[in-house]
Amino acid sequence: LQRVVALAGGSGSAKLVRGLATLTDELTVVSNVGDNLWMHGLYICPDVDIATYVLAGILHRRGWGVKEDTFRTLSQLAALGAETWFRLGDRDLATHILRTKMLKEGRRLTEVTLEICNRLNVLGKVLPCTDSELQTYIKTNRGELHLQEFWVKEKGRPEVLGVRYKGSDRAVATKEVLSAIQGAHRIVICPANPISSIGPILAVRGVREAIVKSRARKVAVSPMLGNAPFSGPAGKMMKAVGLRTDSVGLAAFYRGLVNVVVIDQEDVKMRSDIEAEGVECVLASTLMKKRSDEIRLATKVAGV
Ligand code: FO1
Repeated sequence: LQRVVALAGGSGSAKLVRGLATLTDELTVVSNVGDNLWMHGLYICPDVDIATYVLAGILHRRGWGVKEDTFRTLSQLAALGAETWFRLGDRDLATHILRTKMLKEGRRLTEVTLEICNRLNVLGKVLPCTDSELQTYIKTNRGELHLQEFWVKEKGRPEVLGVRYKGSDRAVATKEVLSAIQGAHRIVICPANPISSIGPILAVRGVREAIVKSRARKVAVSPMLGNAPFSGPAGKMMKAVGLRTDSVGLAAFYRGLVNVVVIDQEDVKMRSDIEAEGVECVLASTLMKKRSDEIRLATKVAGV
């Protein structure tokens, strides 16, 4: 397997990223930035960090944050009356402190991310999809909420009425992302929420066009099983933007962008509807419980 570019969101994507990393030395992860947020004066990039930590071998089993982390700073922040609904671990905080410092020195998020990858001995590269400001806001019955407010603070409970990628009219792709896409032999869209994880990446000017133009084999892995995602709020969001909440809806969302959609074998009955969207449909066992599942699915994705 040669140069692989993986478009990734958070925890769901991390497992496939880890699988892909066992198959190629030339993996570039293009990460969502729509869920980035400022907190306690620090710039937090959850999806960039999830990809970085997984490739550094230090991602916590829950799918975010650093393994064996402690939360003593967070406890003290609580004692001081600060907001603590977003749980930042002590080791994780070191990343945010260093990143914020480097950004304040005027460096681009891309450079800062690559520097942190280097210092953590990450094999492969993690690239934020843009250096521009781009934030995902969820329109709900309780007003417009930042993605993390909707998902973490409000526990995904509000009714979803729509989604907005704030800043997408001005966000541009970086030269690093464009050159990775141009040089890729294979482009993989990881199993992730198409609306809040992959949508923001595709909303960056230049990214979608570069993928469409690329002659790489393009494979999307569905995060859906039956009528729901494996985890997270993808169903609510897909419904709000008028998509079917299954792998057929996912294929419709990626129509014109990918050659193949990999869906779970239990959804075999959806195959003809997916092919009707003009994409090839491949069946696999998409649930990744163990490391061996990640490698098995990555191998499938590398071969279709
Ligand atoms: N997810 C949660 O459900 N609760 C948290 O308190 C939380 C904290 C957190 C801290 C750092 C980080 O990198 C990720 C964190 N996440 C947390 C995950 C994050 O909200 C989502 O998984 C991604 O943003 C989804 O794209």
